[in-house]
Amino acid sequence: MKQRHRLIAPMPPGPLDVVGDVHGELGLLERLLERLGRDPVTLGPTGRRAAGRSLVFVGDLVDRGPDSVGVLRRVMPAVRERRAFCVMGNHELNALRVPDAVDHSHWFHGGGVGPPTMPQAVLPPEQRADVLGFFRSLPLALEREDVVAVHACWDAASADRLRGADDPVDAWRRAHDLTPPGGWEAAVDPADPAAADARLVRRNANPVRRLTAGPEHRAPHPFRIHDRVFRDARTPWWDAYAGPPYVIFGHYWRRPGETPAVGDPALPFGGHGPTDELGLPGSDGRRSAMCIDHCAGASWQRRPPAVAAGVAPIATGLSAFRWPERELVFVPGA
Ligand SMILES: [Mn+2]
Repeated sequence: MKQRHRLIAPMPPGPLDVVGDVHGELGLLERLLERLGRDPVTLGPTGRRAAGRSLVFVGDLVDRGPDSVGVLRRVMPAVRERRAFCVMGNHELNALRVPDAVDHSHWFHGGGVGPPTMPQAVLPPEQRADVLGFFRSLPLALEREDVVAVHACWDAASADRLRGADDPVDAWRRAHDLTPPGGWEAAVDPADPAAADARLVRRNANPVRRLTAGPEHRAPHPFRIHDRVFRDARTPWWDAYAGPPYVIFGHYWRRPGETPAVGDPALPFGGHGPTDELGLPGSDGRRSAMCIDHCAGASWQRRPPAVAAGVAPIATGLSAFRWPERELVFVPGA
C-alpha cells in the first residue's frame, strides 16, 4: 500500500534546531551538529543544549558536495524514525523528476558528469529506489502557528492548493499540465508584456515549484552567473513578507562575509548582510524570515579543475537557526 503523508505537514512542537542546505558536505554537517550539542552519527542530543529540541532540515541534503551518500546515511534513518524532520528541496525534487544527471548529481547517476567538480561518493545502484522513496516521502513545508520551515518560499496560497495532496511529483505535474482559459499567453500582463513570458507565468503559478524554488521575475537585463546567461531573476519575496508565521528557509546562496549590492539580479539579498534576519519589520520592529543557506556544497568551486576553468571560489559554510532563540549557528567551510 502506498504510504500516505501530507505535503504540508505539522511542525513538531517545542524548540527547534533548523539546518540549512547541506549539499553533500558531511564534514560540515558533523561539525555543525557538534556545535548544536548533538551526536554527529545519531543526530540526537548529547547534553542540555539540544535536550528537548527537534532537528529540522530545510532540504537540499544532496548534490554538489563530496558525500551526499554519507549525508543520507545519517539523515534518512533519523527522519524515518521521526528523530529528525526534513522538507523537500529543489534538488530532491530534481532527483524525482529529472532522469539525467544535472547540477552535480552524479553521486546518484554514477559517472563523471557535469561541470568542473569534485569527486563524489556514488550511491550503489541497488539503493536508488530506496533513496527516491525517501525523497518522495518528504513534505514541502512543515508549519505551525509561530513558525514554518520550507525550502525556498513560504506562500500561503500555494500551500493551500497543496493541502490534501500527498505526492510531490503528481502535484508538480498536475500544476505543470494545467492550462488556464485562453492559455498561459493570456495570463501575461498585456500592459507590460516585457515583464514576463508565458513560461515564467506558468512556473510561478506552480505551487510545488514556488515552495521548492521560489518565484522569479523578468530581470531588467540578461545577466550571467558563471558561464550561463539568465533572463529571469529570483524574486526576493521576503522583502514583501511580514509574517506571522516566521519563515525559516534555505535555497538562496547567502555568501558568508558579503553584503551584496542592491539591484544585481544575480544576487537577491541586495543590501542585506549574510546573517541578517529578513522580511518587513512587524509592529514590534522584529522581522519574520531567515534564510540559512550559506553555500555549503559550493566548495567544489575551490577545487583545481574549477579554478582552472575560471570559476571563482566563494566563501562557504553551513548554518543552523535555533528557534525561538533566533540564534544563528554557523560553521565555516574548510
Ligand atoms: Mn540549495
